[in-house]
Amino acid sequence: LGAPPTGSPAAAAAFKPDYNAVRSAIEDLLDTNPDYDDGSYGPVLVRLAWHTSGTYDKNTNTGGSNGATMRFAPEANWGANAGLSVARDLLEPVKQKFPWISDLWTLAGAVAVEAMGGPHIPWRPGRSDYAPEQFVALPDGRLPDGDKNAKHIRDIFGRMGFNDQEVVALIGAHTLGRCHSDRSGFEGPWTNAPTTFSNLFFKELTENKWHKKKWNGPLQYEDKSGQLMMLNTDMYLLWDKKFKPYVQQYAKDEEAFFRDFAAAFGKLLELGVPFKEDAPAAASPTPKQ
Ligand code: ZEM
Repeated sequence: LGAPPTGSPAAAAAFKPDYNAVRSAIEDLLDTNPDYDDGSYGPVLVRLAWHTSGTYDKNTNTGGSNGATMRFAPEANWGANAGLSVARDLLEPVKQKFPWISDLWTLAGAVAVEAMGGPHIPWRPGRSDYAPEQFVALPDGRLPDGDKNAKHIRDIFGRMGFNDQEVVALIGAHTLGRCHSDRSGFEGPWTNAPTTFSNLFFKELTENKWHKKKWNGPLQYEDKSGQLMMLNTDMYLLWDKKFKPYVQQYAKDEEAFFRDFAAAFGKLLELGVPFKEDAPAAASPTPKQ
């Protein structure tokens, strides 16, 4: 929890962080630029929350969202994080307005999912902002590569502590947003409704037909229209015998997807965070819905 805004002990004791005010400030930012992508910063905020958390390694208990270490090199400049400066810069005025907050990126991801029509994400504060000299930089390579296979997916997400069902639910976030050739090299959205949280990613994956895209860029798949895309890793959710049943379930049952996504995304956002013992489990300052 960030320091209260004034030095006096009495003021510190009386200080109550207003997370609802921060939530509103984040929501107000989402649709401020109609020229940005599909008109919403929501998807890139979800990606920021995922990448700040997805560095976690359960074996060494290193990485994760505690510390907000993506503010610093080398993590800020990892290829996997290309383009996320857009999301970090967007949130800077919120940090200026609420200097006490040190959980901003994960909260923004949760708020964005909810604002785009998704489930309520269990979220609680407890992270700190590390100073540059306070931590050991993580090795690059902890985040997944889109051109790899099911083994890679299991290696990366298994290291964070996720099972197959959680992995499939989490990657359902690709219902949001798009790939940018100047960020990842890949190009295009997964669905025709990239600013609405839904199970459309799973419907497209199972009901549409996917072919290798013929182009000079990296391996990716496209549908007949050439407008929609899948990463190789997305295709492996369909091709892998153990992932596939969850893909089929979520394509049919949006409620199940919402429930499982909320649980898995809430878990992701908490990886490696040293919550105080008396902190309520999976509490949220605004019990919405
Ligand atoms: Zn993504 N993701 N992701 N992802 N992702 C991209 C975009 C977005 C993978 C991946 O390589 C890429 C999860 C899992 C995995 C989002 C959320 C989540 C892009 C495009 C790539 C290449 C980046 C660009 O060019 O801007 C791989 C390989 C994954 C696992 C195997 C999980 C888990 C996510 C959240 C829970 C989101 C929302 C986007 C869209 C970002 C945007 O700017 O529109």
